[in-house]
Amino acid sequence: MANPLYDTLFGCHAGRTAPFLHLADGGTLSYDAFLRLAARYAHAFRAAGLEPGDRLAAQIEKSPEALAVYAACVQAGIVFLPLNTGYTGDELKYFVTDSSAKLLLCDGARADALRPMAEAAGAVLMTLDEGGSGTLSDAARDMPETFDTIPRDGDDLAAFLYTSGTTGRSKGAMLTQTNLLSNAEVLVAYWQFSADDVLLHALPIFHTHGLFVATNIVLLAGGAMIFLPKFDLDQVIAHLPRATTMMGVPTFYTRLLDDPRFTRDLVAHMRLFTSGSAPLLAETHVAFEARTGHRILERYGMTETNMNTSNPYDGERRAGTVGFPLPGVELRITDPESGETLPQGEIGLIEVRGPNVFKGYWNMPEKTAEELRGNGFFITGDLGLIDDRGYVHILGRSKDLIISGGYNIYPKEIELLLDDQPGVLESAVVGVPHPDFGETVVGFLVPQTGMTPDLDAIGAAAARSLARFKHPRKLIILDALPRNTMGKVQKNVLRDEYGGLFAGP
Ligand code: MLC
Ligand code: AMP
Repeated sequence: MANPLYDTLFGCHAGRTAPFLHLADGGTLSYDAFLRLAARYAHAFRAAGLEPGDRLAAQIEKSPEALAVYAACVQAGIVFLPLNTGYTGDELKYFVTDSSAKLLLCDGARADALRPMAEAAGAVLMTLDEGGSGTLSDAARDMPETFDTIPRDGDDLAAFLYTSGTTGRSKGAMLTQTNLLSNAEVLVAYWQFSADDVLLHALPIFHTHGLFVATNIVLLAGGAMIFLPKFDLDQVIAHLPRATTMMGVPTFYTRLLDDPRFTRDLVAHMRLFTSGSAPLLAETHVAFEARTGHRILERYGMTETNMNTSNPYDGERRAGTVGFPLPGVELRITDPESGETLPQGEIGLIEVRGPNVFKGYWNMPEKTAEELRGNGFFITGDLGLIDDRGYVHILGRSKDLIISGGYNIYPKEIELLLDDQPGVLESAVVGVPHPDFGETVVGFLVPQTGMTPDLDAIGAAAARSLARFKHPRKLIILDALPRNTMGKVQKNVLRDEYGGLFAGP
């Protein structure tokens, strides 16, 4: 096949007038119209000087046009690099420079602020607004509606997704065509997706979950999506009656359960709810079944690997577990010290191997070698066990990571910023339980002798540099950080002591 990912997900739908996207305003976009738009974008990117293999960084609001940018990149052999819309200019600068992106696509409202950075990085700047207008649309307006798909191998890169790191420096995970396609194929079969499915899509499309899991599956199955700009409770409840399936992070489900309009009748016709990206509390699983009669299907994945495990479609979906390794994915539990495989039932590091596992971190051979073994097993940094029935349980993380509403936050990045603030000697950042986001960020500061750090000014400094979801929801001054005899900060002590900060009434 000339371009396996394009041909299998997109090209096969050419000329199809069936709906691909149902929009919040009642409009519909057919597969054919979507592909014609993507082809025009592909021409515009080529005209802007992009060659196959070049990176295109996109910080754009969720819209049908934004999804067409992904399709255009795949068709033109360009590596798609989607970025969280919440990232600040400081954060974007790192991604654009580190990836040597040839083009930065952003919202028109941010263009003036970002242009100097893009120019300095040697990237062309184009704009795409939420409504679909901008310099990209202008450039694409008179372009042909078909594009000669650029041939690619399964091993060629399709996307770069940045994931934060324990050192505070984000890593660009390189995902190949085969990584994405193999996972979509497995999931369509495992979750029994078909052309009759209508997926309620309220996730962001700059992460694996909303972009690859949700979108690629629907494309491969030839179904349709109700494509909402974001998770808005009223809209989700209004659109659920037309959907057959929904994918979400746990926050989606706890928010729905908090709303009396979310009833058994509202979702009686649904065939599947899936959850992932963060732990689904067993109590949410149980409450969801009691309310709706549906058992949420929990699965486990990550940016570097796409999806690794899933509870079964037909068999028992066990609360508090992430199910079985997916077909083609090998999963083992290893001793964190020796790397030896542990016997069934013992807790250790979760490692995975399969066609879904990424190619490595962009320009970071040492980091890649630390996490991706020579034999192909990827060390996920999650701790877990396999129970006597083969279900995988995730029991913690060896990586210092906070997951807030499905977004990953590495404490180190925030600590580096806090340590730099006037009057601060040192800091520690931990995640504590939060009723809506699962976990949220708390920062602890130790003042320099005789100084009183200005917490408002520190909050403002965080706001300037970091995306909103990373901001500490609380800053607390301590005389000293708890340390063990080796001098290592005991974050577990802070988590235990301050774990009730956001507890409900
Ligand atoms: C938004 N805010 C968040 C936040 N999302 N803060 C912390 N954590 C988050 N996840 C900010 C907002 O900017 C706002 O700031 C305030 O918090 C409250 O906003 P909100 O209106 O309640 O937030 P909302 O826009 O509704 O977003 C919450 C959310 C969203 C949970 C719906 O974050 C979301 O869609 N999350 C999904 C993330 C995801 O797709 N992850 C997949 C990663 S892939 P202010 O200033 O108003 O207070 C992956 C692999 C895998 O992990 O296995 O899937
Ligand atoms: P990301 O790097 O954003 O792709 O996040 C991946 C991480 O999310 C994994 O390493 C896990 O720690 C976490 N994760 C994903 N799915 C689940 C799940 N179902 N239960 C618990 N943690 C999960």
